[in-house]
Amino acid sequence: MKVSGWIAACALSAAGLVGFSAPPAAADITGSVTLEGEAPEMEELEAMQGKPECAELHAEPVVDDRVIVGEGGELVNVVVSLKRADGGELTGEIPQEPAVLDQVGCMYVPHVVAAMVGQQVLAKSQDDFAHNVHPVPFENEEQNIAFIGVDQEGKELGPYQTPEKFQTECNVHPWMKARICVFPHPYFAVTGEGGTYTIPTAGLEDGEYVVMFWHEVFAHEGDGVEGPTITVENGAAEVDAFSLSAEAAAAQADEVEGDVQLASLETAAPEAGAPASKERCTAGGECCKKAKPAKEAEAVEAVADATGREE
Ligand SMILES: [Cu+2]
Repeated sequence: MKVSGWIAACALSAAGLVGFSAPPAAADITGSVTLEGEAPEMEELEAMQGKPECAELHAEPVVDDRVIVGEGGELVNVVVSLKRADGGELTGEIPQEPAVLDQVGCMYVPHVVAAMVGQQVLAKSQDDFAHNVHPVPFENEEQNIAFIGVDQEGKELGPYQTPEKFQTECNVHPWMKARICVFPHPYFAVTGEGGTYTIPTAGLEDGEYVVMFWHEVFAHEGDGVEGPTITVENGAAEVDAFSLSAEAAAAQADEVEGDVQLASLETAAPEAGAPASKERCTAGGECCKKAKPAKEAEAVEAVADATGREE
């Protein structure tokens, strides 16, 4: 699949925003992730045409950014994290740098943000019109933050208290969705352009760890697919290049009736009278739980509150 210039630029920018573009320190853990098999063709975000303030910022049609794959299968927005091989609890110091979710041309950049419990998370905007950032966590506190224009300093999301993965959305521009992944430790990274990642290892004890690979579409149960077990010594370890399988994800989705369909990448809401979401949502994982209703009116209200006037 061809990666559009816009998406590639976003991915690059995303890597920069979350601080993974700096050359890795000698002792960090680095690696790369590819997608094995055929990537689904991502659809154009046609709804954007209904919002001229967004559409006019793009020379070319913008496509759904849930799957970004390079020419060689390089998979962007994979959350790579460590867990202790002995099953013990992994902790560490809260990163000093905030995690950042930006709004650029009515798209979230990056599409996936990872943060540690207690870490500062900022939402910014480069767009000179209204957005709202509406995270819908299951365990952490729900927020609905209005933006009325460009905001380079950012407004605070969280800090989150409970590890989980959830969606954030904009109720003014319904295609705007991002994922926020909260960890109880600082040993995680998100793949950028080229499918590469760098996990900072300051404070990481020597020992055996399992590398986990999570992706919104291809590996979205818990912390994702289990990768290799590695031996960390002085903060460094060798990790082989890793592949996630497009076919395995599709097969898993097929097993669950009415659930995630990779062709359209739609997440179906449970039907009335359907069993509790847990069984139905095997393929969708935590993020498949029924999202809270998103109403444009709520967003307009939030914006009105922020500006102190009726919209
Ligand atoms: Cu918006």
